[in-house]
Amino acid sequence: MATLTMEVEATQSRNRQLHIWVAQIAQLCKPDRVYWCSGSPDEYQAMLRLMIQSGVAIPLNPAKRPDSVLVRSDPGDVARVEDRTFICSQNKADAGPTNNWEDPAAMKARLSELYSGSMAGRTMYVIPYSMGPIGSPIANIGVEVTDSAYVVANMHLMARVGANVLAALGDDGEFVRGLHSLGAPLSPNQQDSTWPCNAEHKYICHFPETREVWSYGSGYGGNALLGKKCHALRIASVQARDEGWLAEHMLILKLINPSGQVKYLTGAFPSACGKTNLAMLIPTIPGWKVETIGDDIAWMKFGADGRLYAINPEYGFFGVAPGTGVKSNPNAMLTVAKKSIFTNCAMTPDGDIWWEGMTEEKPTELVDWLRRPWAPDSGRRAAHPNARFTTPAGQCPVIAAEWEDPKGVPIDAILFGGRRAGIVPLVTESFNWQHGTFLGATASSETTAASAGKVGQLRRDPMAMLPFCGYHMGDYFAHYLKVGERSTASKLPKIFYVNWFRQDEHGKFLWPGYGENSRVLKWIFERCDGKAHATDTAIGRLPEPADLDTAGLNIPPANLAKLLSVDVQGWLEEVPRIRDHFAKFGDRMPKGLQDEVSALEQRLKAAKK
Ligand code: TSX
Ligand code: MN
Repeated sequence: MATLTMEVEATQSRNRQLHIWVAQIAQLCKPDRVYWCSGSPDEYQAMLRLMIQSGVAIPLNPAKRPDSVLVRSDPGDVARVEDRTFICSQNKADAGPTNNWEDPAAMKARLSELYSGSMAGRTMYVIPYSMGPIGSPIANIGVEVTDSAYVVANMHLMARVGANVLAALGDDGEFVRGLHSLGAPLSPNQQDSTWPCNAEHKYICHFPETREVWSYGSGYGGNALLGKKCHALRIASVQARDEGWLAEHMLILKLINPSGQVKYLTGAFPSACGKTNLAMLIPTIPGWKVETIGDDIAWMKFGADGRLYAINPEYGFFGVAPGTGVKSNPNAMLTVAKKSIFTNCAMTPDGDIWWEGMTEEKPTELVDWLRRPWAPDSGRRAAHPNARFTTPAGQCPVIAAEWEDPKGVPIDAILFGGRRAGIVPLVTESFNWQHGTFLGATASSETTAASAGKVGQLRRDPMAMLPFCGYHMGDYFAHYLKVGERSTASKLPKIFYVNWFRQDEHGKFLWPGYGENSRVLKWIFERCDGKAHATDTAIGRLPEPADLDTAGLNIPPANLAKLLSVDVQGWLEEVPRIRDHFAKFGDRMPKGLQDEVSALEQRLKAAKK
């Protein structure tokens, strides 16, 4: 971190636009020094040391959790802040009714005052990063400038960072500009706080037309690691619209049958549906295998052959810790066995981490995420519900060999899903791309205890993109339909809707879920080959109970019948709710999806007779 190294690193890039921009930010934010990140392992260790020295991180017991740290945040800075997230497009209408909007010039003026001197007493880190394998035609470069060592360390795990990225950027390459400041300047003799932030003045602002992100006040997750939600979803969704591709909130998995044949699936689910668990699933049916490509984001572009190829733009997993355990996701537990950053988890007396759901039995003694002594009878949670692990994807025991293939993997099927106790069957295949887009656009979940608001409330989250689309959702739906017109039906992924969360009248889950979901994945695999049987219904194509492989599964036939039946009356009651949902997007709602509501209603009425 000597000054000399900094200068050597800085001159490695002769990208003039980059140097001009970095100089401008330094002038505005007035850091004590500027450090260009090399991306080296030494640099990663130096960031951990800085965090340990400042008291934000605790090194974990190397015998239990090698090369890992525990970080506890400020209790006022524990999650993404959607009410402080803005899409600053030139026209308000382009942000749509589901995003907060502010005029870009007005927002920049307001933020410039906040950024003025905001890095005083701190180091300004310049992090060149690639979302996707460096040099991949689907990848995209960004540069994040930040005053947080925690951000630098996390970016090392979540993206490809450093000198190799600058080399790929070249002298005149384009990049997404990300400015991040904790908003916590230090005066000369001021003692730093353990988690510097500015909880009262948070702003997560996106300027889609100029491909910029300005983030202020928060050091946590998606607010601060700008490559993830801000760049790879909000900015990239706009790039994708402009350039004819898809930037989606989707896992990517590789499904292998007993003969070694392969299908690649993507899946979009709202929170609390177990997306990471599905991405790392261990099939219960003999001979079948799932391997992971990604657990959160998929970028998909058309290949010369007319098929959609997907990359995981990320380099690691930033997963919700609570609920992740040896039973629910053993592969995730093995991934975080070493070289990981744990945020807002509890600590065990022997220097390891713990969270609710990690083990069946609770430890007898812990230090909770607020650094207080904790015991099972404390009556409160030990880890914050949004506690996280940051861990390299390459450490996942079932990571697919081709997960870093620059050309991506050809997608055979897209899954949409949600958490619904009633009405929505276990699996539905769409009739075609437009109908599949309709299924994605109606995706909904009933809220759980982990989410804000009343438990059991129905929330629409189309394509799981509501908080992550950088433009008007009506235009987003239209873009989806247009993508479907770019290729022939046989080359496009088939689209399915799944619901692992159906319950009986006593609130008992009808489907065992987890590894047993492989039975549904098998049916999807074989539908892609035109092999498995399906029956056309009013809502789409469904397997009959006999079409699903249930060998060795102890499920009452009545439960299976219920999971695979069409509740015509329930669906007729769903239709006006879908109309209300679509009405929110006004005249930007594409006709193709309005047509789908009417067609669904007609088919349901015909089925009722
Ligand atoms: O992740 C989940 N998946 C997908 C797994 C690949 N979860 C956890 C959701 C919270 C993140 C699930 N929970 C799934 C599921 O398929 N299904 C359920 C519901 C469920 C919970 C417990 C049981 C069954 C279903 N237990 C028994 O039947 C014993
Ligand atoms: Mn996500």
